[in-house]
Amino acid sequence: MYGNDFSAPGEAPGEAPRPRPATADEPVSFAAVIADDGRVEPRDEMPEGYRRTLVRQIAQHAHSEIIGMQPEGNWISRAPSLRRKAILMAKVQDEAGHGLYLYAAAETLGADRADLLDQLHSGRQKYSSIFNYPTLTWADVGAIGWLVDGAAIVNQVPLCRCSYGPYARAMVRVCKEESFHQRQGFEILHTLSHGTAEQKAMAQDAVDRYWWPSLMMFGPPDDDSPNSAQSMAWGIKRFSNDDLRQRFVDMTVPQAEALGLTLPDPEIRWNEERGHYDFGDIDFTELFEVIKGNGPCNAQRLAHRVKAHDDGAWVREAASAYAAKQSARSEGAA
Ligand code: BYC
Repeated sequence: MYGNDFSAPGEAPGEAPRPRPATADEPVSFAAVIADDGRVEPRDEMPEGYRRTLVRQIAQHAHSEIIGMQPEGNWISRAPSLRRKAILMAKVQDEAGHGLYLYAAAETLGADRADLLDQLHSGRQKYSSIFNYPTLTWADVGAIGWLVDGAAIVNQVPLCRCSYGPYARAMVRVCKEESFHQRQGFEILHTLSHGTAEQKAMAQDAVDRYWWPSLMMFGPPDDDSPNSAQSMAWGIKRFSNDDLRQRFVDMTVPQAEALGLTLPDPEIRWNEERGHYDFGDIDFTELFEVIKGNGPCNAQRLAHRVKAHDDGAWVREAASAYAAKQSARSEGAA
């Protein structure tokens, strides 16, 4: 529907990436697996830098999923109908599930989940910039589903082919769920944009505010992305930040036309020669400010997250006590 093809460029089945030669600091078997486009599994030997890069990216990704529950969670009690409320609750719950798969994937690399959460809570690990923007109206829930989940899918479909097996496998299910999320956002905006003049204006306002931050989700431009080259050589990232951003613009422009909404960039136009849409310059100083903690909602998001964690301490304690009792019982029986 409306060009909703989430396969990323070069995603044709069977296409193998270019072989990469072994280097002195990579164990031969690891280099061979990577060169062969195979999967690295938890017990395989891997360079420390590869492990560290994966823990960094997977942890940030997990943190984004659980912090990402907040902007939309803000509208669960105010959704305009019972149907909308049920759908939104299911979506927000899916994001918690994505966080769980991802923390579990990080644990296969030897990371400790409590330590990762501690790093999030103390600001030592990042989460996606996009969740530091407020959700001011119901239409923002539509814009997040359409644009934010749409951007997430474009970024994450290639991660289904990530060289690290547990991360790649987690992404398959996540992407299926994100597809549903993107459709529900599109449908909310479609309903609003075909409703009253006020509803249409609300939808347009949400798109105006979320468009540029959605483009920033893909990260800094390629020539200012310190991690990309190594992550691509290791088969963690399959495409560069700019390539994925372009792919997102190409997918989204026809969808905006179908919605009857305008993207807030007068420079968007089809470039016949490139076979892509041109678009205006992104203000990356805004991205770097938000990443540094100076976005509109950074403090609020982290404070809410820390409070939820503290309030849930009794659940974790009860679960640990129950698990200890069960294992003592089964040891006793044995
Ligand atoms: N926000 O060298 P670069 C979702 C950081 S959740 C914050 O290009 P890399 C959803 C970057 O970490 C979607 N920080 O880095 C959930 C790095 O800092 P460090 C989340 C950013 O890793 C709920 C530095 O800038 N998706 O969809 O090669 C509801 C330099 O960047 C951002 C993922 O996490 C940013 N936007 O590439 C609805 C996908 N961009 O770590 C929806 C997995 C960059 O060196 N992650 N930084 O201190 C990735 O694909 C990659 O990590 C990125 C960045 C493309 C994000």
